[in-house]
Amino acid sequence: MSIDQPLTLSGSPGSPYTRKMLAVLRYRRIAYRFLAGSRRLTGLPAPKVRLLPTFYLPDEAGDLQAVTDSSPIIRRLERSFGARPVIPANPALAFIDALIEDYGDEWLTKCMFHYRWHYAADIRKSATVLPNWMDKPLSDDELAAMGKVFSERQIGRLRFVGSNDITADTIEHSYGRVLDILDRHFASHAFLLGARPGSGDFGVYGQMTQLAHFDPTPMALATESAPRVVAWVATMEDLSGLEPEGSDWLDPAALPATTRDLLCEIGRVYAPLLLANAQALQTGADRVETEIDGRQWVQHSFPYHAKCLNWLREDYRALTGTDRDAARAAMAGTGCEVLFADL
Ligand SMILES: N[C@@H](CCC(=O)N[C@@H](CS)C(=O)NCC(=O)O)C(=O)O
Repeated sequence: MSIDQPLTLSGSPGSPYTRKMLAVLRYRRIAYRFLAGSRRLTGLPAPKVRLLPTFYLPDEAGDLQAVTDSSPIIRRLERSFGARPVIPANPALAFIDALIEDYGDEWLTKCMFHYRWHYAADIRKSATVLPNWMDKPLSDDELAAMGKVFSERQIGRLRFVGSNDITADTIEHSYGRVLDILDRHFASHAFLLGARPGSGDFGVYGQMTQLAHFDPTPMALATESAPRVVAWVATMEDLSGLEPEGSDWLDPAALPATTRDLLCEIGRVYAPLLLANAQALQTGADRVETEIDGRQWVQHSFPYHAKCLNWLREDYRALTGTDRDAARAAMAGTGCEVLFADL
C-alpha cells in the first residue's frame, strides 16, 4: 500500500529513536508531519505498545495503523520511496550496515539510558527539561511534579536496560571506546560506510543526539575527547542537501581500519550480550548472567534482543555466494562472527 505524504509520526526530541527517524525522513526528502509529545490528532489509531516514535501508516486495506520499531519502518520506507536510499545496494555492505544500526539501537541505548538516569546532574536536567516536551506549557509546580514522576519511572526501568552497579563500568568503558573509534573514523570519512549515510549512521546518530548533545555527563566526555562526533551529530540532523552517488559507499571487501575497529567493538560488547540473552530465553531464565569485556554482566533477559538477533540472522541467511563471503571476511576476527557461526 503506497504511503501518502506528508506521513504522520509522533515522538519527542528527547527520544533517540524519534531523532533517528526524523533525520531519515529529512535525508530522504519524505514530507512528514511531526506530532511532538502527547499531541494527538483525532482519528489516529492507538498503538498496541506506546513507543516513541509512533508512525501512522496505511495497512493493506489503506486504513492507518499505529506502527512502531524504527528498523522495520526504515525498510518499509525504502520499499515505498525509491530515491536516496539509506540501505546500501551491495548486500554484504547492507548486512554490515544493519549490524551497526542494531548495535546503535540496542547497545548504545544502554549508554544513553545509563548516563541519563545514573548521575545526579543528568537526572536533574532530564527531570526538568523532558517534561516540557510532553504536552502543554507547565507551571513550576506542574513541572516539578511531572519531573518527579517521570524520573522515578525511568530510573525504575534502568534494570531492564541492564544498567546497574555491576554493569556500569562496562557500559561507560564501551562509550569511551566508541567515541574514540568514531572520532578517528570521522577524520577521513564523512559517514560510517562512506561518503553517504546508511541506516547504521542513523541508529548511532539517534543515541548520540542525547549522549553527545544533551545529557551533561556523556556530553562533556564527547566534547573533550571526540569533537568530530559532536560535529557529525549536528550534520546528521539535516542531510536534505546532500547529493549522494552510488559510488559513495565503501567497498565491503576493503573496509577502513576504523570501520573494522567499530565492528570489533560490536563484537566485544554487543555480540556476547545477544548470545547470552538468546540462551537465557531458551532455557526460560529471566536473568542474563555472563561476562562482557572481562567483567560480570547481569540483566533481565529481554525478548526484543532475541528478535533483533533473529532479524540479523535472517539477513545473513539471505546472503549468497560472494556476498556471504564478503560479509564473513568483513567480520572475521571482530567477534561478530559468533552470531552467525551455526548458519
Ligand atoms: N525498538 C523501538 C524502540 C523505541 C523506544 O524504545 N522508544 C522509547 C523512547 S526513546 C520509548 O518509547 N520508551 C517508552 C516510554 O518512554 O514510555 C524503535 O526502534 O523505535
